[in-house]
Order: sequence, then C-alpha cells, then structure tokens
Amino acid sequence: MANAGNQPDERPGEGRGLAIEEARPKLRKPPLFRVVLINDDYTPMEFVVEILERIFSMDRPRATRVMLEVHTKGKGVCGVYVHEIAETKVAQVTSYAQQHQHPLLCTLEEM
Ligand code: TYC
Repeated sequence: MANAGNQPDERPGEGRGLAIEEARPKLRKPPLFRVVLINDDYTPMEFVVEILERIFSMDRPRATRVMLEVHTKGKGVCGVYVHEIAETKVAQVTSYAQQHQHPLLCTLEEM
C-alpha cells in the first residue's frame, strides 16, 4: 500500500513553502462611447439646455456651454459611457425630442 492511512495526503503547494497563485485572467476595460449632440436650425436653445440638465445631469451653466458649443461648432459631447448606458441616453434624448416635435439628433461615437 502506498499510503496506509497514517500519513496526510500531499496536496500540491501545501506544506512545503510553495506559493500557488490562482489563475487570474486579465479583464479588458469595456469600450467607451461619446454621446454626441448634433446642431440643427429648429430645436430651441432652451429645449437643448433642458435635455442636457435632465438626461445628462448638467447644471445650467454647463448645459448652456455645451448647447452653445453644439450651436457654434455643429456638434458637441454630452458625456462618455459604456455602450449600454450610451445607447440608453441616445434613446432618451431621441424620444424626448420626438415627444416635443423637435428634430434634435443625438448619436454615439466609439472612442
Ligand atoms: N441651433 C439651434 C437654434 O439656433 C440650437 C441648437 C443647439 C439646436 C444645439 C440643436 O443640438 C442642438 N435654435
């Protein structure tokens, strides 16, 4: 008999000063997406500011700055999120704009 039952079974790495580390597969950071607002000639400035406050939790001075950047440069970033959150923000902006019959466009850009 190899082990008559009077000796503890040997387990790898135990009892002999060997440090065994668990395999730790590397986790990749998820891709990030910019949520971008596009300028148009019809959506009222005040409505865009309200969207930035409501959906992107900006205070009024910041919302006003971002709205004016979109107005003067053609587009502007509302925020950066993982894909699922970014898509939800775009859907919320689009739905809220449609409910108020404004042609406001909002899209995603992978970073
Ligand atoms: N250009 C619009 C106006 O003059 C205002 C506006 C700003 C519209 C930002 C869309 O994403 C936008 N009323």
